[in-house]
Amino acid sequence: MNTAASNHDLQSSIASLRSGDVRSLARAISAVENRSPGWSNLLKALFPHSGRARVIGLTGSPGAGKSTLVDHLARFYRKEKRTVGIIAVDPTSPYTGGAILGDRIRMQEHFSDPGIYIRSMATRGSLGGLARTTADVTTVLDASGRDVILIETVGVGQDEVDIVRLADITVVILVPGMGDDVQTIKAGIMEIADIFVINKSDHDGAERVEREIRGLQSLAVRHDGWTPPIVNTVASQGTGVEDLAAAIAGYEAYLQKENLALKKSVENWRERLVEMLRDVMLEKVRAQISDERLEQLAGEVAGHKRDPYTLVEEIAATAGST
Ligand SMILES: Nc1nc2c(ncn2[C@@H]2O[C@H](COP(=O)(O)OP(=O)(O)OP(=O)(O)O)[C@@H](O)[C@H]2O)c(=O)[nH]1
Ligand SMILES: [Mg+2]
Repeated sequence: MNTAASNHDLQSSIASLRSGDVRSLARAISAVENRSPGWSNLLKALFPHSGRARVIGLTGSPGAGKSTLVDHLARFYRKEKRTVGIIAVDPTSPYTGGAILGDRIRMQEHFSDPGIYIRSMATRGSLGGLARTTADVTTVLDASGRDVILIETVGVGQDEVDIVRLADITVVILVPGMGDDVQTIKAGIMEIADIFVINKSDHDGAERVEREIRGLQSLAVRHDGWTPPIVNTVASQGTGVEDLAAAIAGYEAYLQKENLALKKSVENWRERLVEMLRDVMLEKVRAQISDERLEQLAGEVAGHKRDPYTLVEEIAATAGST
């Protein structure tokens, strides 16, 4: 390919993406998500334009009301004339590459507003991993000039913990009436919550959930000194959404005041850099060993003709040198 021409293409697609053109945005996100040719050049060029958006992660168990809350928050920010990008990470959806049906229908009315851009990802097992792809898609949205990026993810596994780690602010959504709900929440999720939402507060047991959270909070002080507030919502009626937005703004202000935003970002990048390095190194090593060769080596180790420790050392020592 002609490098000068492709560079020109890249510059013009970045210019239209940054002017707010939704189709260029969609195309760029697809390129990054699918790791299409040129994806890394695209990200390299976009990165300097990113870093302005407020990234808010919302996580909680299936059916907790995440999409309903995201929907209301998006409306709230639109009223403030802020543009919104939504990433719905849906690890269980059978509709690959698309939103689950309920989300689709509910969010359809936003499609007429170019100030809200919604993207669903069902990319588990895809190249680069869900967390990394979500991070890259966030960078694209950020560089496109979206003021607020809302990431919805089901809080179950490590991937989801990694995803919320890329957020500036993480909202953990709990619901009453799930027995020992709080106790069963993964410690990791507990640690990452900057704000707790008790949604479905119209159901019995909201006070109990609140007491349990307070109980857990009393056991450990966060290293940044922040005590995550608890917000009660009834998302299906839009109740408490303004309180949630206020809590988010409150934490933003705290981050600014304590000069924590940069610190948090450094922490996130430390993790992400290691992950990116791991991916690149692994790719390099794998490129050196064909599947047949790997099969053969596995056979030799299984047959105890070779020890795996020496083998791995030998492979690692030559990786990337050719
Ligand atoms: N009673 C009540 N129902 C709610 C409330 N919030 C949401 N719901 C309902 O709960 C159901 C699930 O809401 P969603 O917003 O799709 O939940 P979600 O967490 O996005 O679900 P998944 O993405 O499938 O994990 C919907 O039928 C909502 O209408 C609430 O505060 N009270
Ligand atoms: Mg949802």
